[in-house]
Amino acid sequence: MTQNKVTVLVPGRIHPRVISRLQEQFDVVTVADQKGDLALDDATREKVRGVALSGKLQAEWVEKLPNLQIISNFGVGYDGVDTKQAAARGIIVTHTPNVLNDEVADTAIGLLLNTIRRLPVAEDWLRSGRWAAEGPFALSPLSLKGRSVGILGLGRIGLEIAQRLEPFKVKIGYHTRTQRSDVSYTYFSSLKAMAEEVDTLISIIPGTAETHKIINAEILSALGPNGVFINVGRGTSVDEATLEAALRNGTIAAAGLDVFYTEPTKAGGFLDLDNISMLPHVASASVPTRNAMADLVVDNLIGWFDDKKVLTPVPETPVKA
Ligand code: NAP
Ligand code: 8YV
Repeated sequence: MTQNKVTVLVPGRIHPRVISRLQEQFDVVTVADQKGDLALDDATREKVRGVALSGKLQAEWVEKLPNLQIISNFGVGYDGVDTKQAAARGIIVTHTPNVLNDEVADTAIGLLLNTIRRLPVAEDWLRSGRWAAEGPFALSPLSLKGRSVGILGLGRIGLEIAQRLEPFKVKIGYHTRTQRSDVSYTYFSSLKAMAEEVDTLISIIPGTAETHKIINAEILSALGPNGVFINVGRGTSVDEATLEAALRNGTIAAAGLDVFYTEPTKAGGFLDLDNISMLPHVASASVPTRNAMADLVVDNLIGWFDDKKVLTPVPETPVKA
């Protein structure tokens, strides 16, 4: 039986399909901003039993929701949720794995090609009339051909990226904390060892305390002057000032970023560089994939409030699927 009167809080923006589907079954309470104080009166705070979240949920807000049972996160990465705090309170946290693997992996390959072959800049050459006025676009200094690619994070999405890279005839290696027994790609037990060996580094790891700024001066130097760095994981994994310097002084050749340390960003430090390709965090951003993510956010909430079962809990959560 669906409990229509369960109150679900939506802090800040979320995919509209989440809101419309939630409204069919729950009392939906929204607050405009995820920053500052939680702008809810005491009676409403006490009613909230679920949160549907895209972005960050402040730990202080969770403290102010005494009857919260579940946080349903829009996105596979749940770095906006304090899972230790949630687990200590017995609050379930769910996320949206797998439904976005193909989209994100496809985008990673697109960003890799855009970065190496400068295709967005070439398109702009045509659109701005410069092809007709000035002649052919400059040859790209870099090529994907013959490259050796190291994937940082060979999880659900990393594996899809690796499989997409196979027809490109590049060498493929990876670094994770635990070696996988089901793949034949070259395993590197440290990021540094991988960066020394490869010339192309693709990051698809979660944003955690352990991965904070692990793409640093040492790693970029190890990648070297022919090096290409692609990030579709989390911007917090990168020391952006160091990356900017590395792109300016030729420590590495080029970078492609879908994610940034702070989002949204104007990416000011990178804007004048011609050896970077940037996207505004769109790796999963197609209508079908975002709809599937939205459905999973809502279905986890329905599952919990109907049957005390969730479809896709995060590993740190106190219940299993
Ligand atoms: P996943 O299946 O959990 O894979 C994560 C991978 O990272 C695993 O191979 C894991 O292996 C590795 N890893 C974790 N911590 C590590 C560390 N400290 N050092 C080295 N490797 C580490 O997750 P997923 O579904 O593939 O998603 C990965 C991440 O991509 C998400 O968390 C999210 O932040 C990001 N993402 C971004 C977008 C976008 O729009 N740009 C879209 C989707 C996802 P070990 O545990 O063995 O280390
Ligand atoms: C989403 C993502 O863009 O799933 C993730 O971890 O980064 C993306 O798919 C994001 O979560 C939506 O805010």
